[in-house]
Amino acid sequence: MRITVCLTDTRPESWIEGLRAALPDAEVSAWTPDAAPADHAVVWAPPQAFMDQQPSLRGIFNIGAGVDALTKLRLPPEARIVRLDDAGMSVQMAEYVCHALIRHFRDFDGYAADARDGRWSYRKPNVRQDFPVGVMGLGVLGQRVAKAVAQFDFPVKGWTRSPKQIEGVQCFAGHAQLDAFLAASRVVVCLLPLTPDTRGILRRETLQKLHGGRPGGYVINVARGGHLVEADLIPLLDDGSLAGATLDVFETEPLPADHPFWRHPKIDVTPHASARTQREESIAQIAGKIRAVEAGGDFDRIAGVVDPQRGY
Ligand code: NDP
Ligand code: OXD
Repeated sequence: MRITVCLTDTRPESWIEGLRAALPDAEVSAWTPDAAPADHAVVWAPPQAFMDQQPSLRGIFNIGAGVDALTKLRLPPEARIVRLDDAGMSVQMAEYVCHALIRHFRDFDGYAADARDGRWSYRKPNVRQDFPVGVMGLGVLGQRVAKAVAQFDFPVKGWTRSPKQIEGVQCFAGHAQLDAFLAASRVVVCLLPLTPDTRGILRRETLQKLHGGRPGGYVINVARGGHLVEADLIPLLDDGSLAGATLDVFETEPLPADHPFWRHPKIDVTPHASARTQREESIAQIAGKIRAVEAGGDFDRIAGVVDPQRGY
């Protein structure tokens, strides 16, 4: 069995070494344009040329959870995309979202400013029941985030494609219930996959519905930059419709140096760092799935296989 590794912006050596150790019978090598056809690929954002030159691929194992960089490509006819299934990311995402939420709710930036001025003064506490948190997408990451937020006694709402019942989460589903979900949420956390259905879902029209249309809505986007219509955000912050935003992902990454998000006082920016791929855990997960496929020859036996119709 041959495995080819093609990782944009990531050095492949440690991945190759780890995969060779985990799958001693496999031939594992870095992809080059003249490489022999492989059975499986381990990838991050490969170019179209990679897919065109690997017609025999059966498994395309993505080293992330989001597969939007793959679903936009023309894939080999038999190939199935397999996403990472948590592999150490959900706990990081829960930490990140809880940090952003609590920093805003407790006004820790205000206390930090006071501390810089040597000022000892209390800020009026916010009321938790007035801060319902709406999580868009209750998949592997969204469910973990919803549970973590609920641990701090915030009311939690969730929005998904198919109806769900999750203890402690008021669930909404489909476009018919999107407005009700937005109205019931003050803080919105985006953990959707980027698909044609979800691109631009955070835009003027939807963001204005947060918190029942009252001022004070807050946006946390940790999914993909394409979910947010970037040009719509700053006017809503500047006219007071929204209270702030924490953004980890952007339409263009790295975020260009002259982008206004960097310096806006109500926006906190991080460099697509909310949940980093954990190499050891990911290699173990991918190797386990390749072994299972090779033993049974069937992708339906493993978790994380992307449905090409849904795009996630
Ligand atoms: P999952 O595929 O496990 O979950 C996706 C969720 O989104 C599901 O609940 C699904 O609904 C819901 N959903 C999909 N389409 C729609 C729609 N049209 N309307 C309503 N709900 C929809 O994904 P993960 O939780 O693993 O990851 C989510 C995303 O997070 C990734 O796609 C990636 O873009 C991003 N990510 C970002 C990282 C970062 O560092 N910033 C790191 C890792 C991931 P249903 O349950 O009904 O299918
Ligand atoms: C992912 C990511 O999709 O890191 O896993 O963004």
